[in-house]
Amino acid sequence: MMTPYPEMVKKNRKKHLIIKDEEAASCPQIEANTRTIPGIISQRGCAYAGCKGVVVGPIKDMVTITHGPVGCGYYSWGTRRNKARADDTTSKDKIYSQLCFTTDMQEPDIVFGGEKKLARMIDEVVAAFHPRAINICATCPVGLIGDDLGAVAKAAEERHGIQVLAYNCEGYKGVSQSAGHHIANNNVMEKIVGKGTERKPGRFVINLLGEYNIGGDGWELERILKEIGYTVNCVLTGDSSYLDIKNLHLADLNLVQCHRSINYIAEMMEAKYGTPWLKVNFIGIDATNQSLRQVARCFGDEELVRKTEEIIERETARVTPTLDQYRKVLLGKTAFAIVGGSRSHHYQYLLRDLGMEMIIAGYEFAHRDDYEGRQVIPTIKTDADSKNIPELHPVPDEKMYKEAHVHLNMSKEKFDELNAEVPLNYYEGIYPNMKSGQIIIDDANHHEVEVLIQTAKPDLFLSGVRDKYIVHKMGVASKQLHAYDYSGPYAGYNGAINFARDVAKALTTPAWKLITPPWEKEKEKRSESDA
Ligand code: CFM
Repeated sequence: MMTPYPEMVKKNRKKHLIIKDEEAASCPQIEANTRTIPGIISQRGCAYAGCKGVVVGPIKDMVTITHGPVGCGYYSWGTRRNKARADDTTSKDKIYSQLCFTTDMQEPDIVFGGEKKLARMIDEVVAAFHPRAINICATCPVGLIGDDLGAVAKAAEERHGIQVLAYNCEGYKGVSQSAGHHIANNNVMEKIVGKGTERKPGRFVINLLGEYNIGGDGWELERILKEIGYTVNCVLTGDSSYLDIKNLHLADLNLVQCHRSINYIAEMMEAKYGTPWLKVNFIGIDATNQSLRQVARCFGDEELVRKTEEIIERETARVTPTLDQYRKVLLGKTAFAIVGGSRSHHYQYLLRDLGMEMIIAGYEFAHRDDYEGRQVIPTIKTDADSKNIPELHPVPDEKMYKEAHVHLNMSKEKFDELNAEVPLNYYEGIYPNMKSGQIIIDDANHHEVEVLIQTAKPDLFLSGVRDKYIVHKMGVASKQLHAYDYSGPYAGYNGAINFARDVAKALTTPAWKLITPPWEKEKEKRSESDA
């Protein structure tokens, strides 16, 4: 795979690849969250995509304005399938996540500045849509010409009496969309969280952080959590509202599904409010069951534990016969996953439920802690690119800070016992879950993916949007894990059935027999010319 590279590239790319060795004492160091080598096209997005497209865009009752050329706005519109619906706190006309708002900057705006146009647009948006609050996301040219988004936002807040948040998430900030996650987390934490005063009723109030309701995943999880007896205060940011985010600090426990995109808020809430967080994974039956047991354990309530076991037993029994049918087709099959910054770990569990193995796992923009575990964070060197992103260090809130055991309504002794059993405020990364010989790759590119497919010949490729069709042309089934190819949900119990059905269909389609992979064609050509 490395052979065609010049020496310098080879040296660089080797650091982004590790092979699991179960005998080794710990995970070897991987290089991650560093610049892609110029000239190599990989699957990454930009800071604007991470801020607007991933974290703040889905907040349903806020209008999110893209300040920039129309292309940035258009391509961030509706592509991620983060679903939202009207609920008790949000009337039907206050759902904006499916709409596209952009200042459509033209040449004169680039030359003479776009601040006036942006201010005018905010006025129009307020007059026409009356949103509860507004986000403004910067694109590359905004930073280059120096439009002052903060000043425009501040003036608009005074004119309209609603919050207007400015995000300096110019596409070129950082090395990938990961920078945009951080910028968005900072602003949401500083400007929205803590503004509310209404704790939702219930004894066990939780937030589900880093769950974006792709294809309805969050709704399946809410169904289960609510039935067990939790009050789901907010799903951040899948189907979330500005009103709920203001009250984020009033929950007892934060569950973290996608560590990469939201660990900043989890950590900052721990510092400011003392709220403990628990890394969960609701992709796969065993994973879901284990996460539910750990969440129940956090509250140490007997009735909650009993109800959790009851739901686990009922739901597992309900879906197992169907999954068993699909397992007949899927048993022994192999998969690759090269996706974002968390799913390549989460889906390993669901594949194992179905008798499959993920032999190669890759992330586009994860950091070392997502591979190796959070214990490496203090050793990560900040480079020029990460210094671009402000690092906030909130101090304990005078009125609202409570120690973690107080949040969980238990004695300090009980909490220490809990902490020994359940890894609170910690993520172990992808490495421990993999098996010897399996490969982990960071920021893979098309050439590398092609060689890996030719060599390891997986039955299924869990892909991104752009590499999906290359994989098809190589005669391998692919399932796009970002928007699920219009299917889903894939989380929880019902999600496992949907995923098993889709994968079984993908692997058994006769289409693959009709395709000759390019390397086979090469062989055919060669033997023809030999003859
Ligand atoms: Fe988290 Fe995500 Fe992901 Fe992500 Fe994403 Fe996504 Fe993803 Mo696409 S927040 S890191 S930036 S789980 S949009 S919902 S699927 S790359 S693996």
